[in-house]
Amino acid sequence: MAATDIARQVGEGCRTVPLAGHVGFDSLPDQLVNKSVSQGFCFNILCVGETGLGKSTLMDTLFNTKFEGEPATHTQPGVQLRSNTYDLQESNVGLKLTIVSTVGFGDQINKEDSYKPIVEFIDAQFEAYLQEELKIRRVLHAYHDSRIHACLYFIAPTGHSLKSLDLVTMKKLDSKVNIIPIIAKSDAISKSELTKFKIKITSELVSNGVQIYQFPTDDESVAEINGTMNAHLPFAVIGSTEELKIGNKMMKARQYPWGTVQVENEAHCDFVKLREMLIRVNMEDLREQTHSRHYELYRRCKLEEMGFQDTDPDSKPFSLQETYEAKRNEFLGELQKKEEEMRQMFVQRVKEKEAELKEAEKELHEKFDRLKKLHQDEKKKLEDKKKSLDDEVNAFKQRKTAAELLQSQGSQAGGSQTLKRDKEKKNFF
Ligand SMILES: Nc1nc2c(ncn2[C@@H]2O[C@H](COP(=O)(O)OP(=O)(O)O)[C@@H](O)[C@H]2O)c(=O)[nH]1
Ligand SMILES: [Mg+2]
Repeated sequence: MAATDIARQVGEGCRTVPLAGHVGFDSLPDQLVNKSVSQGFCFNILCVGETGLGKSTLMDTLFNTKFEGEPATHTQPGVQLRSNTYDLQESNVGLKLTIVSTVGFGDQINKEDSYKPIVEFIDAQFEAYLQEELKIRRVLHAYHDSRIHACLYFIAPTGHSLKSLDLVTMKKLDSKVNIIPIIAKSDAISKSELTKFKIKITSELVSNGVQIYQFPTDDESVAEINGTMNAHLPFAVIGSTEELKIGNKMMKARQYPWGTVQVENEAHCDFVKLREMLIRVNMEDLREQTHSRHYELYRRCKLEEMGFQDTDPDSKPFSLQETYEAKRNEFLGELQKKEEEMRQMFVQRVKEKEAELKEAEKELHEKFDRLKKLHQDEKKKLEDKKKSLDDEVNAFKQRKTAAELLQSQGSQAGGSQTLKRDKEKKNFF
């Protein structure tokens, strides 16, 4: 079939045809459900909050179980993220639940970099997914997706305002994860204070431009409940796995000398609202938002950083192949430039060395000439001295010969002559 035919059939002028009888594609949603159920689901929660704010207790309360784990101490040198994965089963639905908790958060004197390990952790999960996506042989259906779907941010029940650590951390995380702020241990705060505290937190979040997760209101079936719940944020929660007999029913509660706080009583706290919103109504939306908003943003930035782009500077489509070619040419150009620079540097160094050697040679020649001249002068002086000494020796020899001659003549002339000779000798010396 030609491409134009396809366009005509599925394009704007697509005709709606009534069916004469049952065909069966109305079972498609059921097929999807069956497939999803058989594959199982995964959900990853990140609990951010100071040590001792009740993160572990709340997770146990939410999922009605006791997740193993030692309580964290306040002596950690830095912030660490502890991740645990559990396989849960409810009816015929399997859920791979990962709970990541910040250990040591807020325990250091200098809290400036406390958000960094959290940001790095979230990015590392996005990166792992991106690497799997970019593989030639990818197995995304079997891949354990560890991207964080919901970040429960535990706010201390001070009744005052958010701490700067809370604001800074939430601001750094809001473009990477769905943040659901909750007021922890809300049994520590009175009802009237709680109302004011919620208003204060909301206004601080707005004035600092922190984007928290809004329960979606575009789906009619949940628009009303989600809209109402958005107005209740941040949820004030209480956690407890202890079951107490209230009336004739066993209920999760915390007992105090003056009374009992029921976790699942909406007049006491927002725990039920949180469970409803996080697990029963919006779990799929949280998963979807993570993929379509937060991961998409990470992926786009990362690919752009790597040099990929959808269009060239003239807004024309730019394929992967073209990007690869452009990158390759850019790389080769840079390589050539580097090579040329190194060659120039080498030539320059050789020239410098040559000049240095020439200078040294010249100095050596000059020194040699100086020494040679010195030597010649010395030699000449010595020769002159030798000559004068030779002359002296010759003169002495002549005088000696003359003296000997005189002596021999004297001995012949006899003793009478001795006086005369003595006289002559005296004259001679
Ligand atoms: N008053 C009160 N105490 C709580 C609440 N949730 C937990 N706790 C207590 O706070 C302490 C620390 O809780 P834990 O869950 O280990 O805190 P984490 O360090 O944030 O994981 C424990 O003694 C809990 O029993 C709560 O909602 N209200
Ligand atoms: Mg804990």
